[in-house]
Amino acid sequence: SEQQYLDLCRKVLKEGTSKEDRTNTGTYSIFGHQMRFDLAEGFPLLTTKKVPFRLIVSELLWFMKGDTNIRYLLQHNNNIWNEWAFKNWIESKDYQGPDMDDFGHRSLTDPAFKQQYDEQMALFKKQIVEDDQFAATYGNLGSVYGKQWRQWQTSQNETIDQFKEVIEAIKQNPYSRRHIVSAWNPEDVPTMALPPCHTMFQFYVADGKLSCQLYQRSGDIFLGVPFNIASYALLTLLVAQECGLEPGEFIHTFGDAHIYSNHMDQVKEQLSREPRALPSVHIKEGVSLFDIELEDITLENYQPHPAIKAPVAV
Ligand code: THF
Repeated sequence: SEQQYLDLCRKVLKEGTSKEDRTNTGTYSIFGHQMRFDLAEGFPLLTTKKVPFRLIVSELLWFMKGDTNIRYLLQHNNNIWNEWAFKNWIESKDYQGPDMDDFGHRSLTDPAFKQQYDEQMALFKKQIVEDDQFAATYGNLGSVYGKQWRQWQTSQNETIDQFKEVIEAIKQNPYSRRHIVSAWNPEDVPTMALPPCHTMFQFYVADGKLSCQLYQRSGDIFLGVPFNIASYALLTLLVAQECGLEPGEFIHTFGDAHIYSNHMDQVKEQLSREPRALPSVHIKEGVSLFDIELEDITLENYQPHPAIKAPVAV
């Protein structure tokens, strides 16, 4: 239940080691942790802050389609991957606007810069949506989740649809111990803007129930993890429905679990709140997993505390 997430926050505040990180923001971090969510208890979307469920659904459908271009996300008002595409754009030879180096930090400390950044980002988004050629070049994040799940490139120049194969395998041979999808492709890692945080996941079938375990090498506890829990819980519900199984547990295993130093006040505010009853998710019946659309997934009885804003580390 939600308590497990709040316990993780408390543990990191209490035991976390102060640690420099790639984004130069600074984190408090622990290594190795596990949470278990019984999906029969309700859908694990946090109630101690409002988590935007529509963004989680559109991101997951984007992965499941094998799409790696932020255009689909923008068409669904989802901005959570913009910074990574924008970074490729401003570092390219085609970008002629004002200097945007280190925009993540500068936009937090320099209001004049923030205004320029917002303008450039707005122009970028508009061009991604309106200009096919531009979108093909600068909207594409490369070998991120969608690519590895659906079109893993082999040395023989073939592609492997891991996601489709795993669903087929769950149907044909449910008790197999090999229901794995890996996003970690060592050959691609050096050239990726952001190597996958959700390194791999495994399904498990017992007693007519489907469980899923995710190994997450790195977790941004305040911003990312609430998304990640809900995303993989939803994935488990979708795959269970597709395979005619009941949802079992979602097990969330971490490598480096960290709270960014500029999220501390937000975490403390959240910890002061009392969890409420979990919502539930309804998935339209009779639709194949591969044809499912945003409207087919509905969230019911979600009454969270208000959202808590925080800057994302880039
Ligand atoms: N990088 C970092 N530093 N943290 C992450 O969580 C993260 N992700 C993805 C890729 N890189 C990452 C992107 N996922 C938000 C949520 C998930 C993200 C990125 C950003 C976010 O800002 N959420 C806000 C709401 C945003 C909105 O309403 O538009 C929130 O309050 O939850 C790990 O998957």
